[in-house]
Amino acid sequence: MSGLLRIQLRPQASGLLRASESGRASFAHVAKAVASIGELSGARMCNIAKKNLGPRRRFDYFSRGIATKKEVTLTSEMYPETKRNPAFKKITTDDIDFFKKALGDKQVITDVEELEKYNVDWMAKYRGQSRVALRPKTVQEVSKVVKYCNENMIAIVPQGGNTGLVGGSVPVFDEVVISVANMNKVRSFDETSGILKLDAGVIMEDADNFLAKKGHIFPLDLGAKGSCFVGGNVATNAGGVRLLRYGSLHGSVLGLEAVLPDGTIYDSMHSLRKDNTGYDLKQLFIGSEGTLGIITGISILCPGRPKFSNVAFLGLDSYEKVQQTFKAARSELCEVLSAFEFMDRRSEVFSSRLLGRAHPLAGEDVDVDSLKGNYAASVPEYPFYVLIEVAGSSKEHDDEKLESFLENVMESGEVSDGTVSQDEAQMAELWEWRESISMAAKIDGGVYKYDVSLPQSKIYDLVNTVREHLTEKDLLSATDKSKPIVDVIGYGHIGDGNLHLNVCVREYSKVVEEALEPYVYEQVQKYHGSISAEHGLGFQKKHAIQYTKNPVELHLIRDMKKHFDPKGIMNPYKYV
Ligand code: FAD
Ligand code: 2HG
Ligand code: ZN
Repeated sequence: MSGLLRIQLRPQASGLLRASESGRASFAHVAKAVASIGELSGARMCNIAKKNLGPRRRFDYFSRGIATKKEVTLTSEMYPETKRNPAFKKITTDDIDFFKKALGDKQVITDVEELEKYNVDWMAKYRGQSRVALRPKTVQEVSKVVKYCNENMIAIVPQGGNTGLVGGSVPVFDEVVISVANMNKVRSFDETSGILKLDAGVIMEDADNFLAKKGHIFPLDLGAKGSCFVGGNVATNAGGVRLLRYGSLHGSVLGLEAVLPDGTIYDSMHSLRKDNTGYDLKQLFIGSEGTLGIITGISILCPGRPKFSNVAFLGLDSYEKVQQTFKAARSELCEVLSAFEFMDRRSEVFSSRLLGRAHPLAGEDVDVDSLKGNYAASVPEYPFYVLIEVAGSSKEHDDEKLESFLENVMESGEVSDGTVSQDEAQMAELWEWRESISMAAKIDGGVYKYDVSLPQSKIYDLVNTVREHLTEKDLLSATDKSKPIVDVIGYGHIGDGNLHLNVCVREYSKVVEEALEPYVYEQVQKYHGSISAEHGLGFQKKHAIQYTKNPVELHLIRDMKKHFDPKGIMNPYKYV
């Protein structure tokens, strides 16, 4: 990665910056050296972030040739213990005629090929058998078809961008898919309050681009931003990489519009930050994963957009140092800290295989040609990496803070190596080394994803424990293709206490699944963690909710579901 500013502590082979004879130096020394190199190459040390938050590439799982939808086993075959509820009606031509009359022919998808994208999830792990997908354009149209389904006992799966990671967004059997893709307009934006009202089918990145022009930012950001919908974000209560800064959607969503399972339109599109009149009903829909109704509109508070941002990518020697660096970042970077992400080396190896280029911290002595495509060899031996983003309104102030922070963490030995972006393109590239992990983890055939909340000090213990457990069972080998598991990797939003544990496999199999479950959930329960920090329960974790929720909580959840959806038509076979 040419042109990146390199900050390095350890004396290394030629071409890299050396801090001092002893291998320790203040960041100021390094900065001076970097600045002189920067001048030579036409860059300036502080001229890091010219523009704000760079664009991300869209990841399309299937277009990368990693999987084909056809290969995906039917969920009903993979999980034969889940039976179709015979009370649900099978779709007839009369039903199709009704839908066509209500929505117009083109918005009723029955073509088998076309239906594939509604039936198969992003991970290529779950596959339903829906015979019809509906694409209403207005809340009234949604209401009309939902009312009909309720009266006729037809099961429904609400669908957004279909980027969910727990099998919640696709049918299990022949449920009707109702996609909000055609409801994709911004309704209004108040430049004074920052309140945005929009349809549920707006792609998150489009919402953010709209806000960028107004000097505001969408208070949520994640790797799937180019494909996921804001309705899906609310339905999953997505967390993402800036929750640390902007908090959860439970705080920023001010109002909602949704169609309830009987077709009633629930209109609560408020612009109020404060409203203490009775129960805060909208909160029930945030994280409801399509089980209570179809979200059609959102009112959300969007903060002012930082004018400058910058990214540092660091190599560290231990998980303890990751925690210490986070503590230091929180106290020193304080109000400009906008993301703090961690990943283990194994995660970076997977990314290097997907991205097909040398790692940003690869020594300059690494001859890319000699790698012969083996980019994993370019990932330095640091067991952990951290990506830190700062964003604020005064470039000098923010750069100064970042420099002083880097100086301190290098001086104290918490950080061993690092690089800082110099422009928007580099910032986006550094982010890719974090955000591509999710997809890269499946490069060998499949991945079992666990998304857990744990006390911060225990986070990496889980990765080690699970790796040991699978090794003991003789299921894991990076090289022996007769073993089902390739590797166990850990990364995530350390600032939120959220680990993404990915078990990368050669193919999905019951042997691996049984080795993992309930083992992983039991480990999480031991530390009073949550078995889902952000992706939800969906189909994957529908049997495991009791590892986090107690019987009283479970009882209330089930009561609530019965109240909203007595016939159980809304996203059945999922977590409730
Ligand atoms: P879908 O996948 O279509 O649906 C998800 C669930 O919500 C389903 O149960 C569905 O029935 C329901 N649903 C969708 N739309 C509606 C609606 N309008 N009304 C009612 N129910 C609805 N998640 C995070 O929290 N943080 C991350 O950092 C993160 N990163 C990701 C990175 C990648 C590369 C990918 C592929 C996914 C990531 N996710 C992350 C997971 C995912 O939850 C988010 O991508 C997103 O919130 C899902 O939105 P969607 O529109 O794709 O919803
Ligand atoms: C992320 O933070 C997402 O990258 C996806 O939440 C995590 O794929 C995963 O396990
Ligand atoms: Zn995440």
